[in-house]
Amino acid sequence: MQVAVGLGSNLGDRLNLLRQAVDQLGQHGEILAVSSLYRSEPVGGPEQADFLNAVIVLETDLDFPMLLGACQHIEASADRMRDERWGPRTLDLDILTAATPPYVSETLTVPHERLAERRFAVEPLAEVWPDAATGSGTARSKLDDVRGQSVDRLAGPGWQVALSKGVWWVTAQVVLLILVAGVAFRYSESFDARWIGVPLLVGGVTLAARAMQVLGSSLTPFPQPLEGAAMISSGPYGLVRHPIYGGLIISLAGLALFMGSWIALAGSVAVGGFFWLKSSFEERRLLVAHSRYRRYMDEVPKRLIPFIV
Ligand code: A4P
Ligand code: MG
Repeated sequence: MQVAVGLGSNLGDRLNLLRQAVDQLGQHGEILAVSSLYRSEPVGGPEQADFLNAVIVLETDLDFPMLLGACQHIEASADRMRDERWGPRTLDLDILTAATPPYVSETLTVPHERLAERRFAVEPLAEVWPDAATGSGTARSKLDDVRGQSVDRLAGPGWQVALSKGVWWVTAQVVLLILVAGVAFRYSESFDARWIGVPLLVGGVTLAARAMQVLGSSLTPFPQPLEGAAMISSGPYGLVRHPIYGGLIISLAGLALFMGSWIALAGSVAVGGFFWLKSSFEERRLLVAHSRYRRYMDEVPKRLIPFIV
């Protein structure tokens, strides 16, 4: 039979727990589809961290009781504790729906009783199996009812394979920074804005340097946090979420003004656009790595330059 299994995690190394669960479910049949990876605010239960959620479609020879047993076995292998209903969990596997008539027993109800009310289940399900039954309609037809719930798509269906390191981002970054600095030195023009260029240059360098110091060994040039890196919201990270990039943009603009180069000033705007893009990729990784990153984004709304953007 064809079934959809919902995966959720809000404790521990969430991404890897979901990856392992996909692999383990694959041992019980053929995986027909894996949805994108979503971040969702917890529904029900105590105050707890955000979830990562996804849905897979599995073709399996197991019957429902055996499949529930397999799911619970996989949950146990992820050290799932059951102290509290709807409490934080390393891994939750729910049998969402199947291409069979509804099934009800003492321990299992398919379609899952709360499926249709939950965007974190309906949205990934609608992506991989739009016509799947939810108990009161199809996954696609239920989407509009749950739009109000906070769920974001973080990564496309390739998420269960390792994310790329993005070496080209770093190369582009270094080339761009050198280019704009080079232009500032080479093409000085007639205007003189030293008085504003110097404080900008000093301020930008200070911001970037201080941010690097606070980040310490967690610093990575890639748009992806290091394994186990702590989340930081102190010092310059309380002002903007990407103070190193912000500091570099400000200092390049300061340098351009100091040297009196319009063309380098335009270059620093281009650098701003580049870091805007790079940081938005990075934030998607950070949302995967840190269950509280979404809240941090709300607390610190400016991304690059203090008080401005
Ligand atoms: N059970 C009955 N039907 C099913 C089914 N279709 N699939 C029974 C799986 N299990 C089913 O589940 C309790 C019992 O439900 C099982 O023993 C099984 O016999 P559990 O996993 O031990 O405990 P639980 O998950 O805390 O309870 P429950 O009621 O299943 O909770 P839900 O509905 O699974 O909700 N918020 C976000 N954003 N993302 C989430 O993934 N998950 C939950 C859990 C709550 N809030 C969430 C998320
Ligand atoms: Mg459950």
